[in-house]
Amino acid sequence: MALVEINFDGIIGPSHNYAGLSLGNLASSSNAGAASYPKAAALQGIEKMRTNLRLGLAQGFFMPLDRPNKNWLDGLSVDMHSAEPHIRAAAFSASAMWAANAATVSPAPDTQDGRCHLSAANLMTMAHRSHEWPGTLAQLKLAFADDQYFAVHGPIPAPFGDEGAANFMRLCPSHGESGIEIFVYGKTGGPFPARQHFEASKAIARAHRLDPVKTLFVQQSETAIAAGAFHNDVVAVANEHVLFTHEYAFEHPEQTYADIKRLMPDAEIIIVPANRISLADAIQSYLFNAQLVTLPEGGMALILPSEAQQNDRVWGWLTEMAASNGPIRKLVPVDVRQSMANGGGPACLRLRVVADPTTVDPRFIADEAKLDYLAAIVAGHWPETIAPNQLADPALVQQVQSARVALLDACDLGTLS
Ligand code: SUG
Repeated sequence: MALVEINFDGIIGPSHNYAGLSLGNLASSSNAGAASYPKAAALQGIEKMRTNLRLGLAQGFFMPLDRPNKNWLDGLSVDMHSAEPHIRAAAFSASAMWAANAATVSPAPDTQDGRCHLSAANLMTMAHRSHEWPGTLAQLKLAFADDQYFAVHGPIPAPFGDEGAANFMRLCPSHGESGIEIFVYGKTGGPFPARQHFEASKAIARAHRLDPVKTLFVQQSETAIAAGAFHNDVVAVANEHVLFTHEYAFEHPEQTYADIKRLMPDAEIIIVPANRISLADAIQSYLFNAQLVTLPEGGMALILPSEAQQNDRVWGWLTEMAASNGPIRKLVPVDVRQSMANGGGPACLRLRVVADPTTVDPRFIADEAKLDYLAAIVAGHWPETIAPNQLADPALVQQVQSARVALLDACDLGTLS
């Protein structure tokens, strides 16, 4: 069985808008109230998937969730018309697009029962994200239905916040071999919430039947959270034997690096010093929110947001690194500006699953032809633009719902509606 890394991107939903819902996410706060462009956003996401495919990488996708979320509004005894603006915006958010937050994934070689385990994240810290998990779980159960190869778990109970793979890293000699799993939790973030809780991380490691000896729990730096790194994947990314990290990503960096080296002496840790790239530059440019991928021809590439290329200090450092004969040789900027304006870069938009693609429901696997028709549905149905004061407009709600149904039908996924 050929285990490969498959990146599942969240298709950017037709309700994509800027409502300033995420305290501690600087882009979300600073773009609150701006007009969004859902059609352009979704097409940018599809082009990113195409870039990955053309690099020779396996690609999958998840559907947008049903928004506004009527079940959630029913639970609050309101509807879109009567809800207060912040509840209305939370019900309408397209935030499930950031598939890195959908689940934590432990590939089969790391687990005691030899199956790939996936745990849907409860995302309970942010109201607009706390109601994603039922829709996400339904989709995971469909995509990874074969219980010979997969075990899909429901979310960790409250009050333990879990944000999925955004606070999780895996290091391994190659994807198909057993590796070490690193859970990054926050204790405090100064003025901002620490979204990933230690108890949630420990519970997931138990549910996934990981070897405790090869599992690390690492504290995210308070300074990083306070500077706007609301998820660890804004300041660090790992792939196979490489960890690419900002100097200030972890609360106890020396201990973290020593533990990694003890468990995996061949690990390469590339530390970006704060005197070359400040936390502020890292968070503005999102250079760490890159997809660090192994190319079929060998070597690794960083699929970065184009914002990283526009920041001279960041781009200068990256081009030096890529020329230095280290493991990361190629830099691939992609335009995901619509998602970036809500604090979601290339890595936020994807969930990594190491599996044999033939064991996954083929309706969730991408090829160029499928991306073409996804793009055609988006072009034909997604709203051009949404201003936050439009969210209660029944015509917009109708358009958003029917756009999603058109996509589900085209993908033979009507059962998700
Ligand atoms: O949870 N933004 C998302 C961004 C998620 C990024 N994901 C990763 N780092 N993996 C969040 O903060 C903003 C929505 C708004 O303000 O309208 C938002 O939810």
